Amino acid sequence: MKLLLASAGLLAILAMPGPSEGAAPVVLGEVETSMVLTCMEEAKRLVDKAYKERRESIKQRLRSGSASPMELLSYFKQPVAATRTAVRAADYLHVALDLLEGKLRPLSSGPFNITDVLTSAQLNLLYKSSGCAYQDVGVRCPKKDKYRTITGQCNNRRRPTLGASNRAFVRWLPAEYEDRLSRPYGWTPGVKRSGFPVPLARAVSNAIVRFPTEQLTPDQQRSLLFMQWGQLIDHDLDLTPEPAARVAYVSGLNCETSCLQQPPCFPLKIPPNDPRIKNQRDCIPFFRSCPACTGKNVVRNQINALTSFLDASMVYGSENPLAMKLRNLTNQLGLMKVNTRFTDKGRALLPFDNLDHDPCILTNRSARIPCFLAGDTRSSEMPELTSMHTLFVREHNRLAKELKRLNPRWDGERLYQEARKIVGAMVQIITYRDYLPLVLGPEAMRKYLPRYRSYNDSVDPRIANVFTNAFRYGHTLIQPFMFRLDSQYKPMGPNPRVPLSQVFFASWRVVLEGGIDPILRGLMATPAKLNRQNQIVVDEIRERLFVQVMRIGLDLPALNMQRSRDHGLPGYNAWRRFCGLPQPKTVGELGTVMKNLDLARKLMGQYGTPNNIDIWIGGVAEPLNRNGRVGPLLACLIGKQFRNLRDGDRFWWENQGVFSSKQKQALAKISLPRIICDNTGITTVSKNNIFMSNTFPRDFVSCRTLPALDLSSWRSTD
Ligand code: XRV
Ligand code: BMA
Repeated sequence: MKLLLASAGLLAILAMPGPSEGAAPVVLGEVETSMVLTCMEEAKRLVDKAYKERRESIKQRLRSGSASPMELLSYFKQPVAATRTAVRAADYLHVALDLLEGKLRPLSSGPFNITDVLTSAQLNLLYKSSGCAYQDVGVRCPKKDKYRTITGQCNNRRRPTLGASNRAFVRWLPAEYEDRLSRPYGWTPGVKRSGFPVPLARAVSNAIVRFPTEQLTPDQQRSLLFMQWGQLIDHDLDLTPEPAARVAYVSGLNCETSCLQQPPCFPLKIPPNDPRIKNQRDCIPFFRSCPACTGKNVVRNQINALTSFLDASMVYGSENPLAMKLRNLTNQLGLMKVNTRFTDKGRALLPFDNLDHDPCILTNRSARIPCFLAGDTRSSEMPELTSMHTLFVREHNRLAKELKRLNPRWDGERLYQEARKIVGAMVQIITYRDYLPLVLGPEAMRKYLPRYRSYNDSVDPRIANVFTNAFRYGHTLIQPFMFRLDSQYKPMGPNPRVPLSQVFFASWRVVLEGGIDPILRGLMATPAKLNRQNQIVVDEIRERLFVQVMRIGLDLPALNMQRSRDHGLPGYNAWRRFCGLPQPKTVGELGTVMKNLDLARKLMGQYGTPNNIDIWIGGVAEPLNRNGRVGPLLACLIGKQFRNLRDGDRFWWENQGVFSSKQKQALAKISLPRIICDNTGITTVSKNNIFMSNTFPRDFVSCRTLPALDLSSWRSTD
């Protein structure tokens, strides 16, 4: 039996049912190349049109003053520069594949796979004509290099793009999509995952994450700075761009205001009896992460806009044009640009971003303070994060000035690069010496991060797709307030405790409400939230995330779970297997793993099987390792990632030839409290381990007792 197809361009042949498929015959087609090209042309037209319309409609509404806060927000969250090029090529490729699929699907019975019907030459053609291929053109690396590149390129000389910005994540396990290629689980109603219905992410959040804020347990052994360091270094490691054109391509629908589920929108549906959102036809907006150019493997993957290396890229940027924009190039002092309109009692603030219209302004229209400009675009997301960015820009400038004193003949480039190199080493030291042991606990630390030996160019330094979700464990540490303390470590009037929902994007609170010192004191002298199995994440970020700048408060835990589906991440048991951990099959076994039968029952009630538990909730629900703040599964995923980032980094601070042994000895003595002493008006700081100390005055020491970095071994001999 041969299928006759009306559509020109398609020659179909009938194939035997695949071995794993059911009784329905699978139609494999042979597609004419002209149709492939037509779809690519159409895809480019649609994508370009959507990008253009988006830009113009917002520009016009900005001019007329009728743009919603949310539109402003999305406008500025669009990928920039090199990210945009990478994203558009991938958009072309994926929209073309969608169009091809749309044309072929009505002609086929049963499930089919678009890539099976295209020849290898046709896939190549799509790859080239989208612009994806252009990203692979040979990278030449210099024979000798003293400093990291800004993009991370050439860190690995054998594979120069490993760890470079605007490249796809590495997958440690194959992706799992509803259609095997691109569509996330939870997309099509009724489609099951390993035999069970997929629960709404918001329903899981309501049932398992929600708790009354009054019950919050402070963590006696961790400071809020422990939480803040996690977010800071997360923003050194990964950023997944969202669509440049936030309009559904084919329908032209605006998915910020509509709850229709059409690519690239994947709005979170509201379960019945939701504690906050009573209108079940409403939704929590969600934009699928941009697809990456994936070569001939067309299973959807996502892009890391940042260098994977722990290299202080949140200070310096991951793209050259941004890196240059962040530098003060008016003199030869090697400095980073700072704010020219405001200071923090004489100390530097981050420069403002020079956007015409800016979401930070929306958090206080009379203050008119824009978002800050930093190496990562998220620096204004909360003032505590801004304070950390500010601290390291000040430290860079302090180091550059000191180095200039020691080496008057160094030019601006040398001073910039040497200061940047020291700041990068500081971030590595604080992370591996002080932070990670308190995340993983001593046993997991020994297992996943044994003593450093040397650089290994066969270690893959890329960020794993799953890590971008797993490292959000830090959301369990967040307190519902921003705390500010005066120089006596007393609550600072008039707003010593601002609800977190009132500080997102509130750059004005840094500029006009007392600068970074009160915020840093608050981070040092307040305990973190403790993650307990019945107190997972506070409602400030589960009900009111970004409420000042969005039409509806977002639910961060629910977004995490939706995001893992968007990224095609396998479920709990697949990752348990990957990590060599037992895989619970029944409620009893899950109860044993969780050491909590009640929690196991709730999880089974949502998912039906432990296989399907989304990685974020499965990870943060596990009992914590001894003296750690994650359980065995997250310790494995986080530990493996940080091992790769250390052993696969040619510029790791301890690697041969990066620093002299004298310099290494000096660097080994740096500490975050001393960096705070050196760059703020704070004279009393928590003692090491700064991530454990959280009580004033018990855990505090005078800055005078802390050794300053001895830069004498940076005096140049050449
Ligand atoms: C701007 C920053 C939006 C518009 F003009 C500047 C932003 N922005 N910043 C953070 C959006 C976010 C949301 C966000 C995305 C995160 N916040 N904290 N970590 C985050 N990771 C994201 N991928
Ligand atoms: C307003 C208020 C005031 C603040 C002022 C700064 O919106 O929030 O508390 O002092 O901004 O301009």
